[in-house]
Amino acid sequence: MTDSIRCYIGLGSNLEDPQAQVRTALEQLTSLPDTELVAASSLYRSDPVGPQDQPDFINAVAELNTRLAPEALLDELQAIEQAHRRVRERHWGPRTLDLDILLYAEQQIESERLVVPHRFMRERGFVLWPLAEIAPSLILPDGTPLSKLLSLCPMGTLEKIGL
Ligand code: ROI
Repeated sequence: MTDSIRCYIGLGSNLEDPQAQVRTALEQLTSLPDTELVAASSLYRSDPVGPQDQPDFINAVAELNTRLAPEALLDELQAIEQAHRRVRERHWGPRTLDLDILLYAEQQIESERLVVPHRFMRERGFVLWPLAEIAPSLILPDGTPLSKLLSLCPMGTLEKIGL
C-alpha cells in the first residue's frame, strides 16, 4: 500500500450561495476514496481577483491525506465541481465552485492537466491566509516559508467569516 500524501486544496465560489457551495464541498471532500480530510480552514470573504464586475468570493483551504495519484485526485475534484453544476463562461469570471490542488506533498508537477504548486498561490491572499490558518509553519517545495509569502501579501480586505 502506498503511503498517504499530504495535500492542500483551495476552494472558491462566488455564485448561488457561495458559503453553502464551499461548506457542501468540504463535506464532499470527506467522502473521497482513499482520502481523509485532515483539516479545513474557516471560510473567508474576498474581493474578486481579476474582473471586478462579479460578486465577492468565499474561499477556504482544506488539508487532505490521500493515496490517490495527482490526476486521480484531480478527477475526483472535477466530479465534485460538476456536481455543483459548475458554470464557467469566461476566463477569470464567476463560478459556482472551484477546487484547486495547491500542493501535493513536495511534488512539482507540470502536466497538460495539472500544475502543482498552483501557479498563482504565492501571490493570492485568499489562498495564503486560509492555508496559514491550518498549516502555519508550511514550507513550499522550493523552500519558501509560507510566513514569508504572508509578509508580502497583506490580508487587505480579506475577511474571516468563521467556520
Ligand atoms: N478571486 C477570489 N477572491 N477568489 C477566488 O477563488 C478566485 N478565483 C478565480 C479568480 C476569477 C481568478 N478570482 C478569484 O479563479
